[in-house]
Amino acid sequence: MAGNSLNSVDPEIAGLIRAEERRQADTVKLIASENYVSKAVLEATGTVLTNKYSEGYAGKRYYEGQQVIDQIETVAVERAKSLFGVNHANVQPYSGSPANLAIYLAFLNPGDTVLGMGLPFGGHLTHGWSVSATGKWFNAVRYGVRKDTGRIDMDEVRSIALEHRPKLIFCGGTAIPRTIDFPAFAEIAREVGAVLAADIAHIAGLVAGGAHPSPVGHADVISTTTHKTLRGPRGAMLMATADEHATALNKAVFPGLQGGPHNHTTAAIAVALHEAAQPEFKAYAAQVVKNAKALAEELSSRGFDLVSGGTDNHLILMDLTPKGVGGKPAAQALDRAGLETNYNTVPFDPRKPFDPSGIRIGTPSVTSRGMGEAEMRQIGAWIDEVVTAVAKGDADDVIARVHKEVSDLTAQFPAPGLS
Ligand code: DSN
Repeated sequence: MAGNSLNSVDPEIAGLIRAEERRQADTVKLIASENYVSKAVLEATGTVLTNKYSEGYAGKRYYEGQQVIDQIETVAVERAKSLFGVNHANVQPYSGSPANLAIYLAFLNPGDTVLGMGLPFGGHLTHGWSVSATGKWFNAVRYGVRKDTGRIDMDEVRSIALEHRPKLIFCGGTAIPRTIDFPAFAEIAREVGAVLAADIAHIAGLVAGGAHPSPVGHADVISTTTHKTLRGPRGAMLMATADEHATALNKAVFPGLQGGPHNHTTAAIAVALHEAAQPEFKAYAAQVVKNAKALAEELSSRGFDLVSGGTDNHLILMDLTPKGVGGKPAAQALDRAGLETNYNTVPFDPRKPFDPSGIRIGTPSVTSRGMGEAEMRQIGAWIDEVVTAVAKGDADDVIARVHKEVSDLTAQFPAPGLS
């Protein structure tokens, strides 16, 4: 049993994994927070490193047998420091939410005030949204975007900060199509004496590749997942420049919140950071943005209402109200056509999060497959055809035809990591 392959031990799960692999290969994946990791990252993830416990940090562990794990974690940390230009990195957080929770544990006491972007405006649950522990255990106040521009109003952020004097301010989020103004957030944080946390989960790959300004030198702490534009395994990192911030973060991650780090993930993060340091990754990051702009232009020219009018980064948020269809039926129809998106609230959305007005789309995955601006224009046309057909209430034929055309396209652009 112990030496047998997945296929022979558990054909049911093996078959489902193969089915998911085929689905990923045949789909135009437009979910802004997803990507395709390389074969090398996948390989590192599925290794014997999963067998090892290693509570603590390199050189100071609570279990023996760390001769190799210490080296792997040190390589990952050094690569993160060098890629992002920071003095300290912690590669142990299990994912983005625990990483952000560690920031609270490091700098706040329960009941202290945090200022973050409201979830319906593009923030993240862990930036103090009401249903999250961060909104229940801390006094969360929120900023949004202006109704007329769809963009963050830094004067509004400043006046909320001056009124509530938060101890922690989050910038960044999950559905922000525009450049984050790190220096402006840093100025406000300094003025009110708050710790500034930049959550760059969505844009980490763009920052690493030089396609978005870096928060380094502005934010006190930086939090990121490793599996979005950064194209690594599912995991997260926390980074800081000042020693006292790094010490507080390390204690918060372990022993504050977590036990043993997931060493197979740490190794895969190291591989992804190595890949992101190569010149090709700069070209990738630049192309992600070019593709998003091309797709945004195509959709705009077809009458789609883009939040903020367009994009500076990898993602596009659209309000489908003028098209006469909700985000959820549109996303479901697009999925049937092989175009994978997620339905999403838009700022000032009168509808509920489980049936909102918008969809969110992004270009990290299609760019990893080597698609360029011409393909983005084609994808924009397909989205328009499907959404228009759904609004008319008769989409089956259009969905079937588009699905066939999507399959023809995906066959020309093999996805990294898939056989
Ligand atoms: N689920 C992530 C996203 O899709 O943006 C955020 O946690």
